[in-house]
Amino acid sequence: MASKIAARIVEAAKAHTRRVDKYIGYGTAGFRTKADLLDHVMFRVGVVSALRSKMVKASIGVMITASHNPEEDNGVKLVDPLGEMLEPAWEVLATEIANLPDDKLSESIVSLIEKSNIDLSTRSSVIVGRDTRQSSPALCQAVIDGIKAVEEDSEIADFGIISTPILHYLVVCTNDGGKYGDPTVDGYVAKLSRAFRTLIGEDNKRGNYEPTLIIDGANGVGAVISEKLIKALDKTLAVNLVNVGPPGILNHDCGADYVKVQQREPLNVSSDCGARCASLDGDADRLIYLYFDEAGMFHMLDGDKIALLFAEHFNDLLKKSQLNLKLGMVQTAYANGSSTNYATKVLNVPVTCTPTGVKFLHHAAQEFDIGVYFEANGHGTTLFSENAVKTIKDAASSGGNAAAQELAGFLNVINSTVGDAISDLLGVEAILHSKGWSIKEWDTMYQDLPNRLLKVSVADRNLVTTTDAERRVVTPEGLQERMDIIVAKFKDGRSFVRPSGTEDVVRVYAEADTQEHADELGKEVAAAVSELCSGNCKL
Ligand code: NG1
Ligand code: ZN
Repeated sequence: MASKIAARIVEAAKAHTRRVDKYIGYGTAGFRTKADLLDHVMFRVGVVSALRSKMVKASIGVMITASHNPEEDNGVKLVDPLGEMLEPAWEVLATEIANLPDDKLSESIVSLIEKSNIDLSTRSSVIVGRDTRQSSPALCQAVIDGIKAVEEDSEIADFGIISTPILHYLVVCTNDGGKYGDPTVDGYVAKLSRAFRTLIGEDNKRGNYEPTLIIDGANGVGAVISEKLIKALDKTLAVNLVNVGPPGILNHDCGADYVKVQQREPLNVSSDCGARCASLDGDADRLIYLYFDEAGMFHMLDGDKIALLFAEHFNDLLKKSQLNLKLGMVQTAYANGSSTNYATKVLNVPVTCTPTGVKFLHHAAQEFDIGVYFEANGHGTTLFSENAVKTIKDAASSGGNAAAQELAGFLNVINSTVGDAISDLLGVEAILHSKGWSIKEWDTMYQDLPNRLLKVSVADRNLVTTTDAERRVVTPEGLQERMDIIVAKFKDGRSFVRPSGTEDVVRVYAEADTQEHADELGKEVAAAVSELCSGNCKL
């Protein structure tokens, strides 16, 4: 049976031959590179997804996107049945299969089926989604060809253009029989908007909170979903949606990554607008807020500020509701030092630091009853343990506990399956409303330490290896010692380097007391990386 399926796959693979021998790895966010190198990878990912579905006897998700990368890139990642990222052992298998020469495909598939004890009689079930890139429909077809090569009669739910978090949501709802929500895009929009409207109640204006918001859709799928959401919110929140797609170019001079990295406003958001703006990234799983103050100064509120807003509010609600639940936060080394200080010293909330990549953060957040995790780039969510959900719901339903009722409202606004810009945005708005805060009041919770993120192109980025949640370098030898000497020269100095999982570069992070010092520190560390890895620095 295994060899029969392998033969079918080899036959179908003739329409998706491997025309490039560039090695493509399964990085922080799946396979990601130039779109024209990906046809054979997509076909093979389709094959892997169908086999994984048979093995786990549940629906698997496949998302075609390159998130915040430029339009000419694309990528693909697999989502496991509970909505989590693909199991690491299968990342290795997927990478092996994606990179095999065509003539080695058959034996590798047979060996995978036999070694993993895959029950071939189980029907494959795969949920597929894609972002708005021009290359996505053809690459999606390649995935579907791969799924059908395993089993012509596979159950394929092709949802077309959806955000990455909606794909995760659909996988969860499909596998739990609709308990988490209705497994449709409309079901997702209805669940979130209903919960938001319940939280806001009758009066959408409170204190210094104004129910008006600009959303920067990054010219991607976030704009498509925002339009649906705006309708469903029915003026509870008045949204001015900009960067809605062609002729605007995906992620070009707009979107969450642009705002975070360039530390400036996106296209079509003017510097004198004085309003709150929420920037989404190309697949709507990252969120960054920004505004201009009275003096016309730009201010950015990144994933750390969002995390702290959630943590502070939930901490507050837990105290008021007198529920005994353990709240914690998870960050990566990219988190601004001030945010970690605020969490641990002011809020008394414990913070775990993990390596980059949401799978690590998500996993660590499961250790708490309420686990708030965010990457500084705006990707994150809040997880509630089973115990937390039950405790909150029980307290809310017994009546008289307003704080517990508010917490119960957040259970439905938050998409706990994965970081979700749209759901996080509604969460932020609901908290600001609850506190009666302007964005400026939120911004002044704590002051970010000036920082700089740089990239260094090197011959082989994997020369750099790290330890201690990426905060210290192991190789190349001598680099950490050099960095220690450089960092010691700067007040409040902190710097670390790591190989990117999505780009062919080594990333350098630097933080210090002034912007000038952070820039200087970053440059000196980048020069040291470049020298010890024989590369060239670039911003
Ligand atoms: P890499 O390229 O591994 O740094 C980037 C982000 C990650 C994560 C992934 C997936 C930074 C510094 N890194 O990974 O946090 O979001 O992309 O999109 O923001
Ligand atoms: Zn993204």
